[in-house]
Amino acid sequence: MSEETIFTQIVAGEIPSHTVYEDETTYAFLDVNPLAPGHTLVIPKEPYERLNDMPTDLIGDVFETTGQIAEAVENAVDAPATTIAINNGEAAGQEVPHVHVHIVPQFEDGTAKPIHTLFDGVDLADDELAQIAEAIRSNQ
Ligand code: DGP
Repeated sequence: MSEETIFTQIVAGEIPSHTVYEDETTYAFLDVNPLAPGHTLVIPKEPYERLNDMPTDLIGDVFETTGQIAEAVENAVDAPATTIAINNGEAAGQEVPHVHVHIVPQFEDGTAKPIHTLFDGVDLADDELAQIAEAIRSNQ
């Protein structure tokens, strides 16, 4: 776990933020560079760098808060849907080394983009899929 991050400073009130929710283990606030009105970040208060590093009960807490706040965000900005995403590791574009779930409202105005637009996609044969699935099973 990292000692201190910009987000632990936000939780401690050392850096101002537009906080929308707080409980014992989780915290939610507006993203300073919003991708859409209502773009919110949900974090564990403890600064785990990646989702993979977190204890499962804390992952549960973060996703419980995420579900609750996604509903509130959609209602607040009158969005019919949200994209919920984690950049899980530096190579995935994670800039702040403290797990954060992005809740980004999407609207029915022609601007909505599914996450599939982020990737070019790959063609994999069924035997390759089987091999990958086996590798994932044996790495748990
Ligand atoms: P990521 O690329 O997934 O690591 O996203 C980091 C997000 O954190 C980015 O959308 C901007 C946001 N962010 C960075 N610093 C601050 C800050 O000091 N305050 C707030 N509210 N958001 C921040």
